[in-house]
Amino acid sequence: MFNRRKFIQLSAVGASLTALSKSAVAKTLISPPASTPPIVISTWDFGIPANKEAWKVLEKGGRALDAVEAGVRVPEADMNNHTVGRAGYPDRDGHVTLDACIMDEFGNCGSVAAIENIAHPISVARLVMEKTPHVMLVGDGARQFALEHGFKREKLLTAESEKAWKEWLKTAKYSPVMNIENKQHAPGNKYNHDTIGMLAIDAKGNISGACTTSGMAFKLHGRVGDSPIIGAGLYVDNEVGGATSTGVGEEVIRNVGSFLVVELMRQGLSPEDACKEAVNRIIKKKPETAKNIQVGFLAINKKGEYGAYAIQQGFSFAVCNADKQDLLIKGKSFY
Ligand code: SD4
Repeated sequence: MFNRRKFIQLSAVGASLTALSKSAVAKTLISPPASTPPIVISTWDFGIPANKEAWKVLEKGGRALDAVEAGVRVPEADMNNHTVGRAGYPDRDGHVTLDACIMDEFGNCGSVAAIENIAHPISVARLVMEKTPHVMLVGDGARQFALEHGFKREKLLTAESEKAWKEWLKTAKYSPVMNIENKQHAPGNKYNHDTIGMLAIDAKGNISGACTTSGMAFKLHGRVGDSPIIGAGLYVDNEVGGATSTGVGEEVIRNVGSFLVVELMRQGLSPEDACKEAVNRIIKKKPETAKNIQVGFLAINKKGEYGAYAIQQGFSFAVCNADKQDLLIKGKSFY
């Protein structure tokens, strides 16, 4: 049976390719940027210093998993970063609750959600992966686990974050606003960003990823976004590639975004096209909502080709490999 049906399908593809003009074919076949591993990519401009830290591990022949953990700890520690880690904006009750997850080349993964008083949720997520039979710990249990493993209990609400929260309380009527980051800072503005998602391929060709955030500013207490959810905020399949997301987590969860991107790459789509299709699904399901929110996906495949796509303008991602250390690329977008 090769079959007649298969032959007809292939002939049809051949015929339609012939029908395309030469320039159209050339356009279709342009490959995405490829890079010999090691390579690390991450979301937004704060990905540049994060990639630098990850690169220190990769250039010595270290493991991608160690690289992504070290990398995303940089914005987690940054006192000027109010969307990731210790200086993140609080929820509407004034609690700083952090979300993070990590995934390695074997498909192992670990995650913490709504963890309080711990500055580096990504490292707790890694310990959940390595020291427990579980994948995800939340809230008090996640903090208890972190404290038992020697993490320091810290007050995370900074004076600046507290001031911003109190300002918000004056007018917000105690009601969370989706994508408030976008409302305060218009799409395209350099402050219009939130989560760091990082993907790395090490010298052995193995892929790992990490994702960490303080989530939506002034959210309901207990709200968890996409970032700590394997398949939503992050997914890695060492045979295919990895993907991560940033923006309104609710829409990413609804579409299991990062898993979708990896599966689309498995079917042969380039990283950018896979990200674009995932963005299009969100827009197709909720076109009116999509007009006012940001979601961006970033992906890399096993060959080291990378790409991104977002709903709104303003999304950027950072790339670091042996050739280029501080590359910031403007992501394409629907709007
Ligand atoms: C989340 N993707 O928690 C993260 C970041 C964010 O508004 O806060 N977006 O949904």
